Amino acid sequence: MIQTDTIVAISTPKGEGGIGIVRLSGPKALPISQQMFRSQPPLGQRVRYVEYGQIWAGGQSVDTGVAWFFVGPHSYTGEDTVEISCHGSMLILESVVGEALRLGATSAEPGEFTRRAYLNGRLDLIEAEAVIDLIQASSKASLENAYGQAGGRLSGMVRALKKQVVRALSLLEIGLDFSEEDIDDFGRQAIQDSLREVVDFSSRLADTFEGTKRRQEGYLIALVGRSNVGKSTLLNTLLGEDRAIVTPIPGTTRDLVEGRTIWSGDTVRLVDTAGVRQTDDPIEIEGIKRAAKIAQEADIVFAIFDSSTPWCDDDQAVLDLLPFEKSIFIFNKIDLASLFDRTKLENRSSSVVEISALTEQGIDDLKRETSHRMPLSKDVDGIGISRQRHQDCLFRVVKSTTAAIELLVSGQPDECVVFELREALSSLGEMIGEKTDEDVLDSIFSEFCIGK
Ligand SMILES: Nc1nc2c(ncn2[C@@H]2O[C@H](COP(=O)(O)OP(=O)(O)O)[C@@H](O)[C@H]2O)c(=O)[nH]1
Ligand SMILES: [Mg+2]
Repeated sequence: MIQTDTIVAISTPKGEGGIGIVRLSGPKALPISQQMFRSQPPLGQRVRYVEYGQIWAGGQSVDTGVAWFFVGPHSYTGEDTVEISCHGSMLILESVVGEALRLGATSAEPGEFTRRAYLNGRLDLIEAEAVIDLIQASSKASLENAYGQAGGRLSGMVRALKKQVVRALSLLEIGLDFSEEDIDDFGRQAIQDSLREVVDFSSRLADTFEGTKRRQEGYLIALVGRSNVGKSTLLNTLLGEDRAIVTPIPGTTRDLVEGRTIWSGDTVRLVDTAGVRQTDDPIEIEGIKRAAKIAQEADIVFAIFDSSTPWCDDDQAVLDLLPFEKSIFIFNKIDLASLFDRTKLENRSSSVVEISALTEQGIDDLKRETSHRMPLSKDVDGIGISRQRHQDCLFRVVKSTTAAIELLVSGQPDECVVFELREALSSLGEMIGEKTDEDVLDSIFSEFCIGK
């Protein structure tokens, strides 16, 4: 499946002002670049050497820069590749790309460099997908996970599972081919045990998906309470910016207002909500409905009460919609005299924090308590799967392998067991991309940006 065209793209789209890199890959990468980049010795005489020279476009020298050449298959894409590094002005970068196009290159599609790397066997599909995760990681933990996957750790696990299934399959198939060498009970038991390990490992890996996804998207924290307790003030304080409108008028916040921030390496999404209260205003009623819904979806709920006012019916209404197990009770406005009857909340939540969103007293305690309460993400030896596609494949592995075990246990013909195990094998193969449809690849690589 060798590509005959040479692609070009700016590889650092945010390079404006800094360094910009134009990347060419394909059979004509070197001859095209040699016409655009003039150095002594000329580009290509030395492989993996950085040459300094002039960059030519449209019949004139547009910049000086450096360029290097990788000879295929020892390059990222597996093809001949040239990278030209120049000043990061969009004008320069675009004129360099324009010149390459004029000389016969074609514009790279999003993710096409990585796609070619995959097609040329430089990366398997899991490793290629991890490149997207690396680029998009929103927390330290996601970055480490993506790095582990890009380095082949998840692929290694999948290959080990494949090996285990292949071993069971070959034992059964020998039995089928030479019926006089039928496997004894001891052998059957060993096959079952090994397949049980496959089921156990695959389902543990599949279970990591929710946690990894949450870590990537950020933990969702909903700020819920009756009106005027200081939800919007707290949101602004936590974000360090004036995101939500704050006024002493009840009913100011009517829709959800979201902001993102990073707390000790984790991305959190804070969502401010409409104050819960008795009202006839249809917009506010809808806002309160949304508040109740987001409280259910959130990983953590900040249930906010005003310690400077007495307990009221609206506070009770808030209590009625709270998922207690994931709520942190917050007494706000402790800079004012306390009038709130705390006994109303006794034994409702294990977490209670006192703060003043206005003076920022207690905010560090709140952040600390929140970190303790973040749901733990499961992982298997430090790896969590980050894609629905992987989870789907693993679920199919669990299903087929479980079916195989049941057939073995109930003494069904080995042909049926073999059929299920081949299914499991093909799902594992699909996961690392041994054989994948063109449209699946299209959808995976379209997530990339151009130049990667
Ligand atoms: N004294 C004091 N006032 C606060 C505090 N937090 C909020 N407020 C005030 O309470 C009023 C309502 O605040 P807001 O954030 O709009 O409440 P929301 O309706 O729950 O979003 C505003 O006048 C705020 O300035 C606090 O910690 N101390
Ligand atoms: Mg508000």
